[in-house]
Amino acid sequence: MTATDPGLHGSHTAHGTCHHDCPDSCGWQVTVTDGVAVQLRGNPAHPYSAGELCPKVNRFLDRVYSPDRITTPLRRVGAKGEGRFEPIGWDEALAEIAARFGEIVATDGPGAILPFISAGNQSALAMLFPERFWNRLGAIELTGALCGAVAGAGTASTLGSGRALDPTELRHSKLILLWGTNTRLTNRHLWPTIEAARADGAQVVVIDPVRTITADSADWFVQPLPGTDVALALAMMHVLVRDRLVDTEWVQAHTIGFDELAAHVAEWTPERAAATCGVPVADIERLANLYGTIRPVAIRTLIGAEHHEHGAMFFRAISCLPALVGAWRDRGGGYARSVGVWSEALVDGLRLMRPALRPAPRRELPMVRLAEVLDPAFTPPVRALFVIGGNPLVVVPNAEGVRRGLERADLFTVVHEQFLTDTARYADLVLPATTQIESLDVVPAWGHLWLGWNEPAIAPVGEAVSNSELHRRLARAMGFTEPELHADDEAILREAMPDVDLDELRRTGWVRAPYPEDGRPYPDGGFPTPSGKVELLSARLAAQGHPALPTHLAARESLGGDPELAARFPFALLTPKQHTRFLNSSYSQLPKHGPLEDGPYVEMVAADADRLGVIDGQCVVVHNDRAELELPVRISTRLRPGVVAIPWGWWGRHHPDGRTANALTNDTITDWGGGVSYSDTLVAIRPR
Ligand SMILES: Nc1nc2c(c(=O)[nH]1)N[C@H]1C(S)=C(S)[C@@H](COP(=O)(O)OP(=O)(O)OC[C@H]3O[C@@H](n4cnc5c(=O)[nH]c(N)nc54)[C@H](O)[C@@H]3O)O[C@H]1N2
Ligand SMILES: Nc1nc2c(c(=O)[nH]1)N[C@H]1C(S)=C(S)[C@@H](COP(=O)(O)OP(=O)(O)OC[C@H]3O[C@@H](n4cnc5c(=O)[nH]c(N)nc54)[C@H](O)[C@@H]3O)O[C@H]1N2
Ligand code: SF4
Ligand SMILES: [Mo]
Repeated sequence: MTATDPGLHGSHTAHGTCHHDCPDSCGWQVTVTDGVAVQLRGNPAHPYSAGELCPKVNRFLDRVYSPDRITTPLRRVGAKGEGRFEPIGWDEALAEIAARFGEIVATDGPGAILPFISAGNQSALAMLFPERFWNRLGAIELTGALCGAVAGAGTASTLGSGRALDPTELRHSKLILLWGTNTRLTNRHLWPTIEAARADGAQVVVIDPVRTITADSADWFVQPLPGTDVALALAMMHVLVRDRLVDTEWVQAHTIGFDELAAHVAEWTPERAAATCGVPVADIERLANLYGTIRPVAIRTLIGAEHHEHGAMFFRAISCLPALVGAWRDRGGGYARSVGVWSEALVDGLRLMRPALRPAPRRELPMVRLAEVLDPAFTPPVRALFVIGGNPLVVVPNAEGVRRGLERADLFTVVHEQFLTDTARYADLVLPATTQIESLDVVPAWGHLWLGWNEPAIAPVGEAVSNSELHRRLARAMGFTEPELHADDEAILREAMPDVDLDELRRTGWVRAPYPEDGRPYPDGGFPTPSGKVELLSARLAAQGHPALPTHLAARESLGGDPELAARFPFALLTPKQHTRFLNSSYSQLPKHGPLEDGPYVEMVAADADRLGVIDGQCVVVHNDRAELELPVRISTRLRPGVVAIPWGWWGRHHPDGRTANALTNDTITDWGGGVSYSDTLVAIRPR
C-alpha cells in the first residue's frame, strides 16, 4: 500500500484512520481526483475494521464538503447565541486573540484562560500537541474527563493500571458478560468477534438497565436498576464463595484481601442484592453459577457505567471478579475494557505535551464542573474560554449552567470548529477546523491494539487549519519563540514515537501495540499494583477515604438515594447514546443523519405513562431543579418502571425548547477519576 501527497491533478488514493472518539478506529481509503475527494470507504486490509465503516461515517464526504462547513475565521456580530457572524481574516483573528489574552494575562494572569479540549479528534497530534502551547501560556488545566478517566481509575485501584484484556481475545471465550456496554451500537466492529465466539459455543449475557439492541441480540439479558451493579457483583461473589467456585490456588498466589472480601460478601446474599438492584434472586444465582463454572470467562465493559456518582467503584468491583475464578489463567478469560493504555508504549504523550514548558504550575479546575467554573460568581473568574474539538453546551452535564456562563458579556470565547454548533454560536470568534482527511496524524485506538496512520488526502477546505497548525499560529501570535511550539507535524510525530518506524507505518498504515503473544496479560499474576497482586482489599483506596473493599453505595440523586429528592423527582433519567448515525453530538445536524433518526423524545414503559396519565406521542414536561424540557412521550418495553430515557446527541435546534438532554443531567464529580454522574439524574414529569 502506498500513500501519496495530496495533489491537485490526477487521481490517487490516500490511506487514513477515523479520528472519532469511538473504540473502533477504522481504517479508510480516500480516492482523490483533481484535488477533490470523490470516495471514502473502509480499507478492506485493515486488521480490525476489515473494510467496514459505519452509518456515522459512510457519508463522511458529505461532512467534508457540507455547505455548512466553516471555511474562514468568523467574528460575532449578533448577540451571543444568536448565530450571526461575519468572515474575517486569520491575521485579524489571531491579533484579536493575542490582544485579549495579553490583557487577561496582565490583569488576571494566565490562570483566567480556560482551554477546553474535548474528544472531537482523538488523533495524537490533534489531542496532545495543543497542550504545548497551553503549557507555555500557563493556562488553566482541566482535571478529570467526560469519558474514560473513571473506568481507568476504578480498574487501576484493583489491577494496578487500566491494562486488561485485548477485546479481540473474546474470540476464545465461552462466556461473555457485556456489562454496561452497548457493543452493537458503540463498538460495532467487535460484534463479529463475539459472533465468532458464539458460533464456537460461547454464551453472551448483557447486563444493562436498558434493553439495548445488544441486549436483544444476547442469549440472556439481565436488567438491574441504574447504578446498582456493585450490589449485583457482591452477590455474585457471595455465591462464588458459598458454592466453593473460587479458584483458591490462583487467589492465594495472586490476590490480597480474599479473607476480608469473603467475610464482607457473606452479608451480600442474593436476596439482599435483589432488593437493591431489582434482579430476581434466581437470576443472580444463575449468573454467579455460570460465571463460576464456565471457562474461559470474560467480562467486557466500556464507558457507559462510569457515568455514575460511584462509577469508579463499579469498575473497581467488577475487576475483582476475574481474580476470584482464576479467569486470567485462560486465553479469552479475564476482563476487557478500553485498551488505550497499551498504545501508550507507541506514543509518548509527555513528549507531545511538554509539561516542562510551564512557567509555573497550572491552575486546575474540574472539566465536569464547567457550569460552575463559568458561573459569574466563580472566583477567581475565568475570563476566556477556548474550545477545541468539543461542543460543551450539548455534551457537558448541567448544560443550562454552561449556557449562562457562555452568555456572560465579560467572557471572551473562541471555538475552533468545523460547524456552527450550539456552543460555537456563543463564540466571539470561530476558527475553521480541518476534517481528518485534510491533516496528517496518527490515531491510537482504544478498542483494539492497532495504531493507524492518517495521510492527508486533500488540501484543507477553505482556510481551515488542523489543531496543530492552529497552535503554531497561536504561538506565533503570542510571540512565543520556543522551537518546540513551531515544529512541523512529521517532526513532532518522529520525536513522540521513538520506537516506531514512521516511514514503515506510513507505508503499511498501522502498527500493533505490544501485547503478550499468547493473548493472556496476567496468566501468572504480575499485576502492576504495589503488591504485584490483584488488590481485593485496597489500602491505597482506604488511605484516600474510600472503602477498602468493593462496596455498594447509592448515589444521592438516585431512586435509592436521598428520599426527599426521590419523592420530589420520582424517575431516574438516562440520556444514552442511541442512534447509529450519531457520534456524540457530531452529525445530528447533517441532512442524512438527524432527519433519518427518531427523536428527541422521552421514553418510558406503559405503566409509567399510565401512572402519569399520558399516552404515546403526547407532549410532557420533564423537569428537575436544573431545567425543564418539553418532549413527546415514547412508550417502549426497553426500560424498567421508574426509569425513563432521553436519547442524547441532538442539538438545541432539534429540541422544541432549544434545550438538550444535558440540561437536566447531574454534574456531581464521580467518587474518583474526576468523571460525570450523568446517569444519576432524577426528574419529575407532568403533562404539558
Ligand atoms: N453510534 C455511536 N457509537 C458510539 C458513540 C456514539 O455517540 N454513537 N460514542 C462513542 C463514545 S464517546 C463512547 S465513550 C463509547 C461508549 O460505549 P459504551 O460504554 O458501550 O456506550 P454507552 O452507551 O455510553 O453506555 C453503555 C451502556 O451502559 C449502560 N449503563 C448506564 N448506566 C449503567 C449502570 O448503572 N449499569 C450498567 N450495567 N449499565 C449501565 C447504558 O444503558 C448503555 O446501554 O461509544 C462510542 N461509540
Ligand atoms: N447526556 C450525555 N452526555 C454525554 C454522554 C452521554 O452518553 N450522555 N457521553 C459523553 C462522552 S462518553 C463523551 S466522549 C463526550 C463527547 O463530547 P465531545 O468530545 O464534545 O464530542 P462531540 O459532541 O462529538 O463534539 C466534538 C466536536 O469536535 C469537532 N471536531 C471534529 N474534529 C475536529 C478537529 O480535528 N478539530 C477541531 N477543533 N474540532 C473537531 C466536531 O465538529 C464536533 O462538533 O460527551 C459526553 N456527554
Ligand atoms: S465512527 Fe467508529 S465505527 Fe465509525 S468509522 Fe469511525 S471508528 Fe469506525
Ligand atoms: Mo466517550
